[in-house]
Amino acid sequence: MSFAHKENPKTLVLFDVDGTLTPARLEVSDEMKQTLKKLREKVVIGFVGGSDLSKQVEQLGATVLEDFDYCFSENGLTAYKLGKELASQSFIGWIGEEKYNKLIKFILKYLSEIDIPVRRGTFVEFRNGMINVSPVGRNASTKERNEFEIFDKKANIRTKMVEALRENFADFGLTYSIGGQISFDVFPTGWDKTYCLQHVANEGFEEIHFFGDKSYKGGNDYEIYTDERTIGHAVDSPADTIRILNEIFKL
Ligand code: M1P
Repeated sequence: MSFAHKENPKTLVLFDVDGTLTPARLEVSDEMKQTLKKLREKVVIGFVGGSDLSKQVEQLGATVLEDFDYCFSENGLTAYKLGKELASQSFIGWIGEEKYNKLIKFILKYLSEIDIPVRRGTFVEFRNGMINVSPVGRNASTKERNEFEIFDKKANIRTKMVEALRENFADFGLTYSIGGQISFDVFPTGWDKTYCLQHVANEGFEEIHFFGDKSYKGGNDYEIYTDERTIGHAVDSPADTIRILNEIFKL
């Protein structure tokens, strides 16, 4: 599988999805589709998103696997090159049952012993690339979510729990991220967007561009944006992405 027919086959351009190719959680515009089509004639293109492929199909269209040379879902844990699936990875495959068991036993015990006013269901959600831990439970209603968030700002339940996990599982190589209202994510260190770069490491690219809107420290594009293997472009909207693409690649 070669990209020799392109004008610059040794240039790869990767995009974050939400806020970069599409408005947050919405569908791609016709203007963006046309821009990407023109760009693809010149260089190799791909996207790297945190959600799973079904979400990207919703946002980028049913033909997403045909429209991009590389598709990286869940930061590249699921990966496609020219529509063909590459080796995939999972959290459980990486950590193994024994360590996973130790981790979950600690989490469940810890959760059972803390004082919080409301508990619902699904305290640990098992996902392909991570686990998500919620003291109130993922079945909480919107009202219960909002209330937990307010309560946690004072009680620091999640911060304290993450500290305890860091202390007790220091050798597990895990990263903890408190990104939402009621939970935190636990995933292997390095499984941010830079994870996808291993799929293209031996493909002979001379330049890898990355476009992302959350390129600031703490944002989920930060690691790949600042990685020495990429040329980072911080954007503030899909329109900004189009503007910079036109400028750099003379579309
Ligand atoms: O995108 C940020 C977070 O959104 C959700 O968090 P919560 O349910 O706590 O509001 C979760 O999907 C979480 O995994 C994610 O990091």
